[in-house]
Amino acid sequence: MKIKELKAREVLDSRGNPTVEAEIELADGSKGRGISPSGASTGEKEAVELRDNDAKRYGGKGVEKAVSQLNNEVARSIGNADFDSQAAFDHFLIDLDGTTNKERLGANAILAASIAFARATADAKKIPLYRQLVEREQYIIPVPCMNVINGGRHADNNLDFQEFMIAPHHAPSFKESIRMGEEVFHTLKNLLKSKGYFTGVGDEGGFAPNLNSNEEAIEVILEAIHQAGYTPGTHISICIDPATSEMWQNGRYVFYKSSQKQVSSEELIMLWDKWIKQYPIVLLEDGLGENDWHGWKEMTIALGSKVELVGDDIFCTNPKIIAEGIRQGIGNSVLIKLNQIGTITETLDAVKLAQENNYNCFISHRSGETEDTIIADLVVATNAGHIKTGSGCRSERVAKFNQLIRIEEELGGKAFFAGLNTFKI
Ligand code: 2PG
Ligand code: MG
Repeated sequence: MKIKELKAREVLDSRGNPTVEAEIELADGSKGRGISPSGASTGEKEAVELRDNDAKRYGGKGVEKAVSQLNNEVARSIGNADFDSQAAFDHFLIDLDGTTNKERLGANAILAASIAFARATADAKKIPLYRQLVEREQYIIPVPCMNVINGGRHADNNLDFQEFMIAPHHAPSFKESIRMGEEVFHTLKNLLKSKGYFTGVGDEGGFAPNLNSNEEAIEVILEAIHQAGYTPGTHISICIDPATSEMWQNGRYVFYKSSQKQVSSEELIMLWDKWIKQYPIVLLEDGLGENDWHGWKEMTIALGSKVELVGDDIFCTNPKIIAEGIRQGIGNSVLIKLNQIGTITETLDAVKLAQENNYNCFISHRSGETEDTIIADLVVATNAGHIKTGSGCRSERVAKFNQLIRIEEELGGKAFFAGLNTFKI
């Protein structure tokens, strides 16, 4: 895979903030493009997103430095080099950067190039991206976990918890599962309206009403599932990401948007235990914060056999941290976000490590997304079985669903829909 040209530019993400787009052309004329997403509730150990910090442009959020790293130093160093694999290309970038957290070239620059290379290679071989990522006989099409109510750092409402998702798992196919999810989404809108609530949406396209409690978010979703003609738990279950690292202050969890109440790790674990008994919850992501390893151990002992416990901020898609988490018995599932680690190769390493140790992988978008649909191909390539990529609206979210509809159609009998069994319950 001889590279002819690498080119980058500053484009926009779904929040209207600048991000990096890279394009690669190979010597045979094949082309690929990649765009980096961007998080709001980020983990402390994520690879570094390089921003200009020039207050005169985009409030300091410009990415001209990262773009220039690709257009100058990286393009020069690559020259017309020949890379025989994705790993060779990614490790070239990792070594050129030379830091442990990609702070010199910027993980946003490196990831955009990594994705562009994968697409250019797939184009050269005339195969779909998921096959370029991982070639296998049988693929699994994921259950979409649709974030229908937004709170936390993703919405200016009074919900402390960030994501309330529906997982339409009792379906014959992905296409039907999306239909069920959309029916609930539209029913939920009418229901919220009838209760006098606001139906504007948050960063991930879920509704962002002010409710009387965090519990009410789940209750109104369950009501919408019923009204849409489905049975909660049987057809559609609930997944939540309270993103509790954002609540962590001096060793306690603060309900920072509603009551200002403070609770301990034990009390939060008790709350989750109660919710799991009361509601059809199959997945709990970041039930405790990234610096609360002791609490996470306790939570895994208490809840690990009842619900999928996904580590997002605590693992940051970083194979070294995941290995330590596995050693200590933290959670039973890993959230996978490409830009937390910064290359496709390291992301696939993280997935492999997790799956080999009987952990699930939950493939994820960021709250700041773009039209880039690589995570749809990634979830199929890894047979991870479930994906979160927002609610049932906004093109940067549904673009991934649309790509999965296409992949499902293309694979036909070579793939099956994951269903409820995909969750660690
Ligand atoms: C999360 C993500 C994605 P952000 O916490 O899981 O939903 O949010 O991209 O803001 O980190
Ligand atoms: Mg999260």
